[in-house]
Amino acid sequence: MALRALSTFPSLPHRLTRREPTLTVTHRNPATLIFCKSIAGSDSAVSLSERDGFAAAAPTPGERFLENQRAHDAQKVVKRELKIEKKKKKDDVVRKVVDTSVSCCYGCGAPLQTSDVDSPGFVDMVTYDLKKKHHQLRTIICGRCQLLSHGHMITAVGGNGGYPGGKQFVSADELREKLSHLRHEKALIVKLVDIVDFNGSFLARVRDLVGANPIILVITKIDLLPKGTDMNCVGDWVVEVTTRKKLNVLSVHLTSSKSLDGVSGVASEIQKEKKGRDVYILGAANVGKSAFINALLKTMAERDPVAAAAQKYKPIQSAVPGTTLGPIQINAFLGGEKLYDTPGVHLHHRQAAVVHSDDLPSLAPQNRLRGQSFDISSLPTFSSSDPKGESLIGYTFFWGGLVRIDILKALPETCFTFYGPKALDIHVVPTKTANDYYQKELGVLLKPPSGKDQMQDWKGLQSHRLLRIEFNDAKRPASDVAISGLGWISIEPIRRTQGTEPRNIDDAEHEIRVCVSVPKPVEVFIRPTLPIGASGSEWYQYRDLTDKEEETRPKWYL
Ligand SMILES: Nc1nc2c(ncn2[C@@H]2O[C@H](COP(=O)(O)OP(=O)(O)OP(=O)(O)O)[C@@H](O)[C@H]2O)c(=O)[nH]1
Ligand SMILES: [Mg+2]
Repeated sequence: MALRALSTFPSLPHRLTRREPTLTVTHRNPATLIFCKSIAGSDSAVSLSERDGFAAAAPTPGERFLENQRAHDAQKVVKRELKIEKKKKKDDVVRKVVDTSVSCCYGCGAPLQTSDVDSPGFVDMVTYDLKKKHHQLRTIICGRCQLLSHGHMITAVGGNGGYPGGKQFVSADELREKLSHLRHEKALIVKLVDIVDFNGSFLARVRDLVGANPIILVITKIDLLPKGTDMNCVGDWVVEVTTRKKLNVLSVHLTSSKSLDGVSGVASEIQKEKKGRDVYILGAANVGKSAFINALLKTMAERDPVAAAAQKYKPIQSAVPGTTLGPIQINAFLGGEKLYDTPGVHLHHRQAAVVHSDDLPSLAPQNRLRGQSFDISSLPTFSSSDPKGESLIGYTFFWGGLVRIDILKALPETCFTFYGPKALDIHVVPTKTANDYYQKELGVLLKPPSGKDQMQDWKGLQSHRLLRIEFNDAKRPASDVAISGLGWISIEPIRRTQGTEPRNIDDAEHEIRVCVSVPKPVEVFIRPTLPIGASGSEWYQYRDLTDKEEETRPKWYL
């Protein structure tokens, strides 16, 4: 009530004139509460009184000064009250979210419980009581984390790949809510993006979560990029794409938690930028947050005894999205600031949201990606009555049972190269037989979905995206088509063969058209081609930057 009434104050000094005698200022208690009220129907009343010569005498300069002063004082009081109220709200949220009174599993951050063996956070009563007696609850790891650390695949998050006990433990909205306090806190944010699923894991709305806090962007899993990849090109590509997404970042780092490449650079940047603030590791599910924290602690442990000690109870990492279930606080810095592992944000548009939990491991690439290329020369022969065409037009690719791509327009030399998990086979068939083929081979040759249960839940490839890809230069790849949560397909208008120049092509030929079908929520992105492999550095073009861009663009590090 008070807030609404006081919201007119900023304009008060201007309105307190003789021409606008419609405002009354009432000082109830000068120290705390002041009301400013407009009188109903006052406009007509003013003109009437003026016409009839009953208007109040013009205020003296002294009165005006006094009124202005009062208005200013009132404004100050309001601002102070608003500030106190806002701070109180903030403190409440922070207290609620980082509540250390509840003991959690140090592996996944789930609250400890002794009642449900199948749920995350379970620990048997005897162990719990013993640890509690010795004030060692922080050293407990729950049953689910023990299984995960031995390679079992148990997800706790909703969607088809839900918890086998049927419990949808943490929903995407709950995860977002858990992190929402970051907006009101001073923190340093380290945002992780998986290079294999750059668009799908980018978490574009991270600013909603973290407010104005500074962000360090860390690209993970670069060890999975094909052999011969020039990281200068990849670094430039990442900065270019990030700048387009208008995400203000301090710096960009290419890292691998497996080989530890780039991790020491992030460690130095964190030490430089944390300035007394806690550090939060954020990102979509399965981008490698917990693995990165493990790598960070390992790197920092060489110089920092606090980080060395923190390595004893570090978060669990696993191929299952939804490994970490609650914020995990880690004493990682000599300065006393805390490092937080956080639950991954589950994005409904990634393939992991639609496949069964048993199929999740097949989505995670284990080794370096090796593109699988298809052009007209690599097509299998189907039957003598169905000879190879002149190009890939009229053919359909199936990427496991998860993606279907119909080629509608392409050059005779066009080449499609698939980058993604090895476990998914690629099959190519004439489009006219594709529907029957999918029905017959789903779960057999086209996997995932791979078993009876998985097939029962499978809703099919209901979303169809017609993509028109225009290109100017046939010597360079035209675009990547990225499938959220899976990988991408690089499209070359004319396949590069060493030592040969591509032919000149007509204007009408500068276009490729495909129809991509995926499960309904899964997102398909067209993006500039990621420059990978030995050829990446041959065709990649660095953009000329203006002096201003040079200055303001974030720098990237390896
Ligand atoms: N090759 C490779 N694999 C990685 C890297 N970082 C993480 N992984 C793997 O990616 C999977 C997910 O890693 P996690 O650290 O559990 O991911 P997370 O982001 O903490 O996942 P949630 O807790 O579920 O949100 C695991 O199988 C890791 O081994 C990396 O740099 N290189
Ligand atoms: Mg994790």
